[in-house]
Amino acid sequence: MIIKSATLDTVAGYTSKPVYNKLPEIALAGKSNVGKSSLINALVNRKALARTSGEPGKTQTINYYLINQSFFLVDLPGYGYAKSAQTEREKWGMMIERYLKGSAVLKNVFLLIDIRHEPGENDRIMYRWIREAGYEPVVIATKADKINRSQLAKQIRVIRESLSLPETVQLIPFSAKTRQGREEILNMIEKMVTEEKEGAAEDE
Ligand SMILES: Nc1nc2c(ncn2[C@@H]2O[C@H](COP(=O)(O)OP(=O)(O)OP(=O)(O)O)[C@@H](O)[C@H]2O)c(=O)[nH]1
Ligand SMILES: [Mg+2]
Repeated sequence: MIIKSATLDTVAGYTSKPVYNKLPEIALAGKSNVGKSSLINALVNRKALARTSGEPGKTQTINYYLINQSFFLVDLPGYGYAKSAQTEREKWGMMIERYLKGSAVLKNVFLLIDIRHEPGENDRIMYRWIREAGYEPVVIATKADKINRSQLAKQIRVIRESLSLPETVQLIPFSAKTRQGREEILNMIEKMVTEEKEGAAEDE
């Protein structure tokens, strides 16, 4: 897939009205600082379309990026930000659950996990919520440039075991720095967003 255009279309906060898009959506979920915004920038070949930061908790809204006028990449707020208060965490949970269950055009979710670390309790909860909302996420192991080749297989195993991923769940190592995995992810997105169109054509 060739990215021809990418713009920030809608920003939804905790108190915003629900967003009802007609075009398909692909969401990115994951802990704060795992690299969600960096993944979006790498996919669309832009340095700073999605704001990234060394400071965790940068994205606390649901940001909808319109790609090629044909689908949305949805940057979900990160979790596990240690400093955030209980009330903030509750707001976050409600926002995510409402989004996962409420979007009628969500095609699938990428769950991002830092390739260096064993998934934590929050990652397991996120994975469960995605499954409960009826999706089989694709797991993206981010920051793959930070480990060497010999560690790769082991870290993938750790992530699979810790989340109890069935074999059908795909796991893709990715690096925003080297762009490893970028083409594979773009191909998946293309499939996810076009599947429905094929189905719809059959109905006509
Ligand atoms: N080396 C390396 N650094 C990365 C990679 N992806 C992201 N980073 C760095 O990790 C930090 C956090 O990245 P973000 O993309 O802002 O993370 P996020 O998941 O959007 O974080 P929140 O918005 O807080 O939820 C930034 O300093 C990035 O430069 C990667 O593939 N390799
Ligand atoms: Mg972000």
